[in-house]
Amino acid sequence: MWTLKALLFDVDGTLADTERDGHRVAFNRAFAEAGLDWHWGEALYGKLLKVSGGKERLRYFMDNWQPKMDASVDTDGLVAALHRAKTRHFLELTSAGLIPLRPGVERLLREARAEGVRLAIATTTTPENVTALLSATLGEQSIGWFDAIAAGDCVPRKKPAPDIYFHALKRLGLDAKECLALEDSDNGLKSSLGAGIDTLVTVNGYTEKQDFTGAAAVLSQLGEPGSGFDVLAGDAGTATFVDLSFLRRLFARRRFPSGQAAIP
Ligand code: XBP
Ligand code: MG
Repeated sequence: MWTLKALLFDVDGTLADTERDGHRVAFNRAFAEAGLDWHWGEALYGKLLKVSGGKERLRYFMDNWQPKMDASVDTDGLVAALHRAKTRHFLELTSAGLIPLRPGVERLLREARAEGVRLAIATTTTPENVTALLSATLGEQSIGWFDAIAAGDCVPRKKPAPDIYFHALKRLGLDAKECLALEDSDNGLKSSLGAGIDTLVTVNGYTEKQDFTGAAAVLSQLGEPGSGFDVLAGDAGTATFVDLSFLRRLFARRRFPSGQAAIP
């Protein structure tokens, strides 16, 4: 019988709303610093988010939105340099406390720890972005709450490929059937489902109209007592915010549709 042993959290869009006012702003600061007249507005960035990975997104932009660069330009070197600068700017924004956790995230993390449900991260973003976000919002010791932080280039293929979730499961030493993933985007959901992990989706402004077929449930947010979520898909019963008992019920329904749940 399967019991819920770990929660695997995506970062960008799930732990925190990092894209519009974080990564996008950091990219634009890097472009300006490099003397480039590139500017990613909110709408264009929403289109570029189709591609996971900041370096891959830069390359996608250069290949599809910019005139072909002169053959003498070392485009690989340019992408690497711009991404390093962008990461520096993102870390500045994070450490300035400008990127808060989404509602309910801290409460759920602390509840999982208190009840012995293990925690992991499975993200496309650069590892130092993760540790900076956790340190700035929960304190440096919170990095140790996670038994595995699977991030960025540690796997050959980024989301929607399942590689990062397989890597996290391996680091946890758990079967996909013992876990739940929390995601915000279609790329993220494809990745977690591809690894066989049932997934709760909490959408944001960039992802709310995406296709979340296969998600255990789709909510507007995790919510807090007194400030509940909207249900976009799936059955939330009478719950108004996501806590561990909500996740256990979701897990049991997916794992044991006939109702013989193994809820401790
Ligand atoms: C979202 C991403 C990341 C960020 C940018 O990651 O695709 O690439 O947009 O971060 P996830 P980097 O939703 O999996 O957390 O520039 O460091 O890639
Ligand atoms: Mg995400």
